[in-house]
Amino acid sequence: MAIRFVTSNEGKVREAREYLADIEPVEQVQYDYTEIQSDSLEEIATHGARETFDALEDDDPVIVDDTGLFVDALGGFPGPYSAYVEDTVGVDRLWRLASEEEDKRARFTTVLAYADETGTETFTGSVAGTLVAPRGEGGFGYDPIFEYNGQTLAEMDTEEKNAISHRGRALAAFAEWYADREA
Ligand code: ITT
Repeated sequence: MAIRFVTSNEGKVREAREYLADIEPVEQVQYDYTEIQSDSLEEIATHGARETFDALEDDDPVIVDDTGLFVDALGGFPGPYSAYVEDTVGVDRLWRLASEEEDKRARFTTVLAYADETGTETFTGSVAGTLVAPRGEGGFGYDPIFEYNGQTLAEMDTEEKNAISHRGRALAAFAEWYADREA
């Protein structure tokens, strides 16, 4: 049995493997599920996980991770559109936009949706921090501009990031549920 992580993002897979190492192997699967237009990460992830599980016709469960960066002073932008904003304007320009605001608070939220033949479950994790000028070489995406406790997420290794991050917290909730279920 393996958990199939449906994503094109290797950073997400690295973090999930580190976290789930003692529980189940994590296999990266690329499947172009429909990313529905929605303000809800939960709806997007649930729909993606269900569609992929049904389409692949395999017994192994799947997980989909939908993540957003929500900047307080920008009304939660880019939120569910974070991937589009990274691909179009990029991380440095989002920082420049936020740097003009006095309030630099932001939050990352991850919704992990799990699907198997019995149904779908979701697990959410969030972390609150502050936006800063880019620092650090690790992580991926918006990590260099997101500071938590004096360090950007890009200045942490995978284990340190997982211990405090949105994805780490969602993975923790998932791991607990999964272990109970297997027992
Ligand atoms: P998949 O949909 O294939 O999983 P993606 O990178 O497009 O990959 P998302 O839509 O969930 O996934 O990503 C939203 C954006 O947020 C995207 O630009 C990511 O690079 C970024 N992101 C996601 N998780 C992050 C993290 O832990 N740290 C920093 N940026 C992150």
